[in-house]
Amino acid sequence: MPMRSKAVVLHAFNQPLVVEEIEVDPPRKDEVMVRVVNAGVCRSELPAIQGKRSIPLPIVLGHEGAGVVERIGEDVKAVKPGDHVILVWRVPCGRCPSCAIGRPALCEEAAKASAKGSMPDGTLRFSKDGKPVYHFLTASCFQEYTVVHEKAVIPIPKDFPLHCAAIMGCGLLTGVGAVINTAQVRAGSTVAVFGAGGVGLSAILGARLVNARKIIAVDIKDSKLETALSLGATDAVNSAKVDPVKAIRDLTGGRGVDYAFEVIGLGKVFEQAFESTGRCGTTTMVGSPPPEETFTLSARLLYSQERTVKASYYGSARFYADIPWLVSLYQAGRLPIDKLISRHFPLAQYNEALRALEAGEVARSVLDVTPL
Ligand code: PAD
Ligand code: ZN
Repeated sequence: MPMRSKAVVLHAFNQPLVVEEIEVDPPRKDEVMVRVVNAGVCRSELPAIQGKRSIPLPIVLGHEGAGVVERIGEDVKAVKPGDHVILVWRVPCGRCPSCAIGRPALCEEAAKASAKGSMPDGTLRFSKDGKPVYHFLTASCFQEYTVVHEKAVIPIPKDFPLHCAAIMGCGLLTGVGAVINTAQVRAGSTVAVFGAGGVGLSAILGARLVNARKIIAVDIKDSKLETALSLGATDAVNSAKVDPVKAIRDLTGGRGVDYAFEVIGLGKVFEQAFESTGRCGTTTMVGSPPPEETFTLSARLLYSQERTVKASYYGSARFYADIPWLVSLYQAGRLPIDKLISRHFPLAQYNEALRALEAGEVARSVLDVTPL
């Protein structure tokens, strides 16, 4: 019997989302039905809503969330009903060339399923009045009950707060992963993070975890910079008021930082990030740029100072190692995830949560989907 599930559905690009009931089929043999308790509101939903990402419609949005296992298929071994889980939005096949070399976030089969808006096997579990409804990033967690492959859930202890867990599957993992997995920031080094939203603040938490000596937050909103300072940034630069490249040079004795992160998705800001690094500096793109975005860098500086330019997709994550590690850091009091969450919205107020994100009023907000 299908389950009825209240869901945030995108029917047409650039239109407000509709909150309505859909039907969710039971999980097949290697799948899990999750009752979603909380879901995080990440900026990566925006390009999808604006039609800048090729996705089929109608589609249930949501790609970071956490909840309770409701039902499992007969072959599922990783979890059982009642387990608390974090969702991840890539289901690594384990065998493609990217998975084979230890880069599951870049799984080629998972990328195909996301583009199709389906489960990894190409089929759908959602419908409305007999018509297909598609899956967003194979997670679709802006709804009461979702069905995902068992590889998309990672069990967590039952005393772990689910609103914190909800933002771990994308924003936190991406930001911390960019610092630790991708750039591999060294202890004692200097770091600048451009964009202090949900992902950038997570990068700041990552830089603090590895004992960076200086962590400079750059944003155009003072409120974001205040949050960054409260989470461990040592300095804050408002790039709407001052030239961030000069400010960063001044803060580092003229040398520039060892590591810079662009966490907005803008070519111009990537240029600023590159210019703010020093000799042997590494600049990492974390923000998700639109397809037409470009940037121009000095070839001479890249060459003569042996600088490095990198990108971090989904924090270069190794999900089944990184999520349990982040969970244990939170439990040890070393990862204050709760301070990242500035507001809760009921599921029905998703449009308002999105407006608050676009207006820069929130660090990260979470949707309260079903009560625990
Ligand atoms: P957010 O809206 O919470 O944060 C963006 C921040 O950038 C805000 O604080 C803005 O004030 C600030 N900002 C905007 N323009 C400028 C500017 N010109 N200079 C300095 N600061 C500025 O978004 P988010 O943290 O949820 O996401 C950030 C980006 O990361 C976005 O592009 C998203 O799509 C991307 C992302 N990438 C991955 C990945 O796999 N690499 C995963 C998740 C999110
Ligand atoms: Zn995201």
